[in-house]
Parts: sequence; C-alpha cells; structure tokens
Amino acid sequence: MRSLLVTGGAGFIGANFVRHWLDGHPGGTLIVLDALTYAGNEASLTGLEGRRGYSFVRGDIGDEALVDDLLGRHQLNTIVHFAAESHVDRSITGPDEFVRTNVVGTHVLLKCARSAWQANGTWLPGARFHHVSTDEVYGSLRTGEPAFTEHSQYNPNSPYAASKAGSDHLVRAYHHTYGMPVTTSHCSNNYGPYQFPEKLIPLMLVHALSGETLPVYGRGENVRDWLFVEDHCRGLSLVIEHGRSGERYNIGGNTEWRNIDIVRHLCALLDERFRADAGLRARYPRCPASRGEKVETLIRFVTDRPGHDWRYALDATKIRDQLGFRPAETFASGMAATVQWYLDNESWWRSILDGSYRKRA
Ligand code: NAD
Ligand code: TDX
Repeated sequence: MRSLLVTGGAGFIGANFVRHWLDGHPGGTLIVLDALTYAGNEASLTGLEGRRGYSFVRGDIGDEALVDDLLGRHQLNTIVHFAAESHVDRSITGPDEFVRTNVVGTHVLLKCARSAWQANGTWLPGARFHHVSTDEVYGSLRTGEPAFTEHSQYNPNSPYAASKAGSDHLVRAYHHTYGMPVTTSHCSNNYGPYQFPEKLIPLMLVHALSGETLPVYGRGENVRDWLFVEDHCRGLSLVIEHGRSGERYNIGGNTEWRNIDIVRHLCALLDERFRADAGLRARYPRCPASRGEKVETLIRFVTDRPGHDWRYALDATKIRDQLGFRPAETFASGMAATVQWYLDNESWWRSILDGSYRKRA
C-alpha cells in the first residue's frame, strides 16, 4: 500500500494528480506539502478537506526538519515530487528561486527520503521517490528532427530547464550511489483545469474573455507537444505503480502544435461558443465575440522570449509499450474541456487575477 507525500500538490499538475490518485485509492494516505508560492492555490484542492487519509501541510520542501517529521510521523513510503518554480519567463528574469527550489529543494527531499527509508544499507521495501521532470531538459529540436527519447542528450537552454536538469541528475545520482528506488518522468506541455493563467493556453483564454490583447511571442511558429493534464496524471500513476526503479519515462501525447495555431484554434472555439450562447455574451461584454467580431482580432505579435526553444516533441513509445499508456483525450477534446472548465470556474481564475487567492492562504 503506497502512502504518499505529494510536493507541490496545490499547483496545476499536482492538484489534478491529488484528485486522480485519491479517486483511485480511496482511504489511502496522501499528504500534500506545498509552500503556496504565487503558483500554489489551496482553492485547487477544495472539496478534499474531509477525505480520510488526506491532509494539506503548508511548508517548504527545503525545510529539512519538516520533511523528516512528515515522512516519519505518517510512515510515508512514496514521494511524488512536483514542487518547482515552473515558468520559463520567470526563470529568465529571476533565476535564483529556480535554483533554490528546483535544485536545492529537491536535494533536501532526497536526503530526507534516504534517512527515512534506508537502514543498514537496506531500503524500505516498496519505497519510491518519483521525480516529475520535463521534456525541456532535452533542449530544442529543429523542424523535422526526430522526437526526444529517453536516450536523448541533456541540453537544457533556459535557467528553468537547467534547474530541472540539475534535479534530474541528483535523483539519478541518489539511485546510482545509494541505491535509492527512484523513477523520473519527462512530460511535454500540459494543459487543462487549474493551470495558472501565466501559461500560454489559460493566459490567452482569460485575456480573450476580458477583451485584452493576445501576446504571441515572435512569429508564433515555435512548436510544443501537448498533453491533457488528466492523461499526464494517469501516466504518472502507471509509472509510480508499475515503473522500474532507476528508469526514466517520457509521457507525451504525440500532439505537436505551433503556438499561433493553438491561439487561433482557441479563438475559433470561443467564437463558436459565444455565437451559440447569449448568456456568455452578457457575461463577457468585452470579448470581441460578444459584439460579433472575431476573437483573433486580439492577436498581437510581441518581442520574442530570449533563447526561446524552437520545438519540443516527445517520443513516448517506452511508456506505451512497457506500461500500456495511451492518452485518452485528443487535442480537440482536451481543449474543449479546458475552455468549458474555465467558463464554469470563473471565480477560480478571477481570484488569481485580482490577487484575492493569496489573502486566503
Ligand atoms: P505550478 O507552478 O503550477 O505548481 C508548482 C507548485 O509547487 C505550487 O503549488 C507551488 O506553491 C509549489 N512550490 C513551489 N516552490 C515550493 C517550495 N519551495 N516548497 C513547496 N512547494 C513549492 O507547476 P506545474 O505546472 O503544476 O508543474 C508541476 C511539476 O511538473 C514541475 O516540477 C514542472 O517542472 C513539471 N512539469 C510541468 C509541465 C507543464 O506543462 N506545466 C510539463 C512537464 C513537467
Ligand atoms: O504569452 C505567451 N505567449 C507565447 O507566445 C506565453 C506565456 C507563451 N508563449 C509561447 C512560449 C512557448 O513557445 O507559448 C509556448 C508555451 O509557453 P509556456 O506556456 O510558457 O510553456 P513552455 O515555456 O513551453 O514551458 C511549459 O512546458 C514545459 C511549462 O511552463 C514548463 O513547466 C514545462 O516544463
């Protein structure tokens, strides 16, 4: 029976994972450890408070005494490590926090896990440190180059990617040197419910609803490989439960899109939804679709991101062949579900835009 410490569980993917795991493991122990930085939002975990076995702890992964205490007191045998500074643009303007949390914080977790799980050279049976990493550690692909596999060379370009690469190497070293039971997964770009509206898709969505311009970096031709967040969570569960210690798994959806095509797709989805729904037109009067104009009139090409990676594409053959993983959503169905979620959960993103979500913490 796995008893989990989920770091970063109040963030985008973490919150989706906590819900997914608890649904599949009712009554199992799951402790969320989250510092509630600007990216963390306890409201993303609303409704879970009373569940047996679940609790939320506000704290920093770099707090060794706290992590030691949680692992010991709750007899936790699994760490699922999401906590990170995750936004590339912020890593360009302020890399310090990325090194502190992503590199040093990951090391504190590894150290605490080793002291909780290893005695006289033997590891606690069933123990597992699962590290959630990204495709960005592999660097950037040119058009036409084959997708990244688990054997691709590390080539991180942004301070964010470099800090994630550093944490990957520490996890690998703890396995190689001390025999710690670890797995690492590399996922492509996620989208879906609870994503902070600084990332491409939710940012464009909330701007469009408010009638604000849609800032597309450069010419919008950079390519990302997209996966609906609930598919990522299913892939993570498979790796945690069936992945082999010491192995790395790519989790991807084989869904490459140019940024500009995503933004246009989103605009077209909103045009269609607003045309069919007078209620939406009344709720969002500033959205061009409420005046019968096309949402894509809001698109503006802006200064490119420095060092902007051209293309990511992930080969997820290994997790498909070895663990039977296949995404359930297509990009079209996932995007429609995402748009619907943001329309249905306006108070979640409004409280971020007006800052009130931080006052609750
Ligand atoms: P997020 O920014 O939405 O959430 C990060 C969470 O970590 C927040 O709740 C924040 O409060 C918490 N946190 C930050 N610093 C902390 C600290 N020092 N101690 C404790 N908690 C802290 O991030 P996300 O998009 O959900 O990403 C989660 C993980 O998945 C990250 O490790 C990221 O690198 C990885 N990843 C993300 C994507 C993506 O598309 N978003 C893709 C691949 C991998
Ligand atoms: O306003 C924008 N305009 C724009 O053109 C923003 C926020 C982004 N972009 C572009 C930059 C990227 O090419 O869209 C693409 C996606 O940008 P982000 O949402 O910032 O994601 P990305 O930089 O690709 O990184 C994401 O995927 C990998 C996550 O933020 C990482 O945490 C994850 O590891």
